[in-house]
Amino acid sequence: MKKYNEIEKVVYKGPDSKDPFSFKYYNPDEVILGKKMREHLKFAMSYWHTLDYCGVDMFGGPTEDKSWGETEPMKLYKKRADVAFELMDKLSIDYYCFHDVDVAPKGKNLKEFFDNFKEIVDYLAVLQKKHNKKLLWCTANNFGDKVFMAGAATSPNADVFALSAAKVKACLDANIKLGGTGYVFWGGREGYDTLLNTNMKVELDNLGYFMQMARDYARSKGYKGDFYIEPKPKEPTKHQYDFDAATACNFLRTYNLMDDFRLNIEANHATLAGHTFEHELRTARVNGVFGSIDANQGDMLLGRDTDQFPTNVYDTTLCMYEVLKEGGFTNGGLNFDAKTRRQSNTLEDILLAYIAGMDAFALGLRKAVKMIEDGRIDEFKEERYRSYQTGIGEKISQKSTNFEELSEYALKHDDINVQSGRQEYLESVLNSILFEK
Ligand code: XUL
Ligand code: CO
Repeated sequence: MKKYNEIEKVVYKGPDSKDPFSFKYYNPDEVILGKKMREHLKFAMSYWHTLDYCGVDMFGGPTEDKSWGETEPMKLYKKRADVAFELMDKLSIDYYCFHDVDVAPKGKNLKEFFDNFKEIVDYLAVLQKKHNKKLLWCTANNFGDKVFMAGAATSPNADVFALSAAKVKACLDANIKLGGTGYVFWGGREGYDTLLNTNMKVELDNLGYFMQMARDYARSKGYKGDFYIEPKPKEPTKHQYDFDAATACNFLRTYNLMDDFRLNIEANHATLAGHTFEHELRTARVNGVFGSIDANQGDMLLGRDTDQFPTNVYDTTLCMYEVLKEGGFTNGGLNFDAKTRRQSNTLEDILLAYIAGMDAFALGLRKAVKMIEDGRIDEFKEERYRSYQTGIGEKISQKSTNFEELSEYALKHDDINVQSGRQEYLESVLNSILFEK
């Protein structure tokens, strides 16, 4: 197998290619339904998993060295930025995402961190221009440092609330400078472990107020992009406040944030919440807050957030079906919030993992297009609800009936035949689309 340095650029060679460093399904400039694949998929590289994560787990230290021989902190972080853009070039990835602490060294105090962060953001701006790349979204890591042990905007300590605001402000400034189109609020430690020490009402109100202030600040500086909540049910806290898409929608409505916020749906978070990925996407869509996607997959037998590269084509197909039905991404995209397994510890593995994930989504896109063109699934659904198009059903659709009329109607029509849901048939249709020659 080739070495990382021997690989200039991963190119599309088609499904029959045996070259591990080629795309089998992702052909960035191929036009599908009037749009290039790169525009349909809007792939983004996650900085934290790709450049910072070194294979540490609960039982052992790093299995990878991502220092590139650098020891001086600023030099190391600039080197990481160089490698990030080199990787994006090699993989034809147009976007990237980061947390503040992923890209800049912490320094001795907050002031030093902000200075470092600003310097690196300027450097990222230069690299973006040079490599023709864009920022999909950024966010503040307000969960890693020990001061965030009881939360950030939901901390019982007001100084932590202020610190969190300062960090989000710096990230919003960076986002504006870099032309990012999204700002993500993943819950981090915004949740709780026991009600014995928690005032839930104060914490939720503070969180709502925090997000309102973030929105008002960014808008006052001309930010036009989206804000996202990224639901997750548990981990690190036992009860995360953004449990799932429906819980996040309720929060956004309660705190009047629906106009500016959308959801960033992560596949592994969906399954942790006991939902399918497509359920969470559909819930976001029906509430008008579909925004962006963290593309990964979990392991159903492990039951924690394993952030694996997505390779399950059923999932990617049903995801891209939702994306196509939504009319595609606007400000959002597909961010690989995914890391190579601890034993996949070489730079080549990073390329291979991204290729696997990108191909799985590219194949998912192709199959979702087939699902729609084939029409059997959409037609079945259309037919299933046909009773709402005439007679009493039409009145229900138009919201022009009442309980008296419905009761009278039901008395005259109590010989009801509910049609079959045909689940097994539809699953076999999906299989025939996925595995056709
Ligand atoms: C954590 C997670 C985060 C967010 C960004 O589970 O998904 O990486 O995507 O903070
Ligand atoms: Co995520």
